Amino acid sequence: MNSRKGHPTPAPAYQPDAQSIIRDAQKELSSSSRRLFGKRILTLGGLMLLSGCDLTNDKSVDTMLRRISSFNDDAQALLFDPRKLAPTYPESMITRPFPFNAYYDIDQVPDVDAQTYRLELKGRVKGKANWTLDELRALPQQSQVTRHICIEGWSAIGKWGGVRFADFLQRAGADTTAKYVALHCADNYWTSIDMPTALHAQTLLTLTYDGKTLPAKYGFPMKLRMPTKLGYKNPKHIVAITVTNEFPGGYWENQGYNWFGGS
Ligand SMILES: Nc1nc2c(c(=O)[nH]1)N[C@H]1C(S)=C(S)[C@@H](COP(=O)(O)O)O[C@H]1N2
Ligand SMILES: [Mo]
Repeated sequence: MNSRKGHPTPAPAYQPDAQSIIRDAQKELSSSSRRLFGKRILTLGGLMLLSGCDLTNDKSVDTMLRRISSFNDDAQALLFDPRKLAPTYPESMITRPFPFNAYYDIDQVPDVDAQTYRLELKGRVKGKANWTLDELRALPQQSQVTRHICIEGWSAIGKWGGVRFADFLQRAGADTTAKYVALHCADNYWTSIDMPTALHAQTLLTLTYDGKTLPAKYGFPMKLRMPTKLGYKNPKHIVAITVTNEFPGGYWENQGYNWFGGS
C-alpha cells in the first residue's frame, strides 16, 4: 500500500538549482492557475518577481510555492461558477476499458463488505449518521457520462450513476453553510472539497459504473464523482464523510497537489 504507483514521487524538499525549482513550481500550479497567469511555464525570474523572494534561499522558495498554491485555491474558488455544467457525452464515447488508477496496484484494491458496510456521517450533521447501501440505493438516482481527467496526463469518459450529493447532504441534515466536506476512504485515502462544489448539480455520490454496481477497482461501494474536479479529488471506496469548517487537506494535496483541483 505504500508504493506510489501511478503518480510521480513528490520531489525532495529542495535542490538548489533553477530546474528543480521550476519543476516544483509547475507541479504546484494547476493548469487553470497557469491559464490565470497567462503562461504555461513560469520562469525563475518570473517566480522571483511574483514572490519578491531570493530563490537561492530554500525556505523562501517553500514559502513562495505555498503562497502561490493558496492564492491559486482562492482564485479558483472565486472563478468557480456553481451553475456552470461540465460537458457531458453520448454513451458511444465511453472509454473502454475505463482505466484504473490508485496510489497502489490493482491487486491491492480494498475489498469492502456490502453487508456490514455503513456510510458514516460526521461533523456538522444533524440527521441520520449511518447509511446502509440499500438506504442509499433507495434515494432518487441519476446518471451522467462525463470526462475524468487525471493530473498524470490522461483522461477518459465514463458513466456513473447515483445520488445527487446536494440532495444527500440535505436529507442528512448537513450544515451546507460549512466550508468543507472531507471524504475518508477504505484504503486510507482521503480528500476534501469546498461546499459550492459539494452542492454542484453534477456532483454525484455514485453507486454504479456503466449501469452496473460500481466494481471494486472503480471504488465499490461508492465514489464521489465530480466532473468539475481533477481525478485525485474524486475519492473511491468512501466510508465516512465529515462536514466541517476546519481545513481537512488530502492524501495528494498534503504532498503538494493543488487543493482546489478544478479541471
Ligand atoms: N480511495 C481512493 N480514491 C482515489 C484514488 C486512490 O488512490 N484511492 N486515486 C485517485 C486518482 S489520482 C484517480 S486518477 C482516480 C482513478 O479512478 P479510476 O480507478 O476509477 O479510474 O481515483 C482517485 N480516487
Ligand atoms: Mo489521478
